[in-house]
Amino acid sequence: MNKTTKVIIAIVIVAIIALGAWAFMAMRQSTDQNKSSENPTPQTETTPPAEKESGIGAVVVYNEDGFSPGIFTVKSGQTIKILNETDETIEFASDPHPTHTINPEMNSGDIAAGGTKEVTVTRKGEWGFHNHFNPSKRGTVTVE
Ligand SMILES: [Cu+2]
Repeated sequence: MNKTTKVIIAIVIVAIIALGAWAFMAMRQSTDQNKSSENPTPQTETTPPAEKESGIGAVVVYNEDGFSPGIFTVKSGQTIKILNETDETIEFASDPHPTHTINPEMNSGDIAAGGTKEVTVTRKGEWGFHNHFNPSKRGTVTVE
């Protein structure tokens, strides 16, 4: 074996050791990463659950004082539930009185004394409503 061969062998050995050490380090690093993904730190939910655009968006009580709440907001697709707490029939109706044409999907028809009715609203906007049998009692719903 001449001197050059010995040098080459020495370089190859050093290279193998270095490669082995690098591979070991790389493996350890990836194991650490696996560990950390196996035990993730508990995360708080940052994205709120999608708002359901159905179901009852507002409950409106009607008594001698009128609608309560008189001004409220619901989402498109939600239902407005109207409770008639008077002893007279009412009608939840969209403006304008008496044609109720601004948003006919709000027109409930008659609600008997003590009764309830639900209307589902989809058209976005700000809609005035009133009790058709007593148009001075009124309110505004925003559908968004
Ligand atoms: Cu009316």
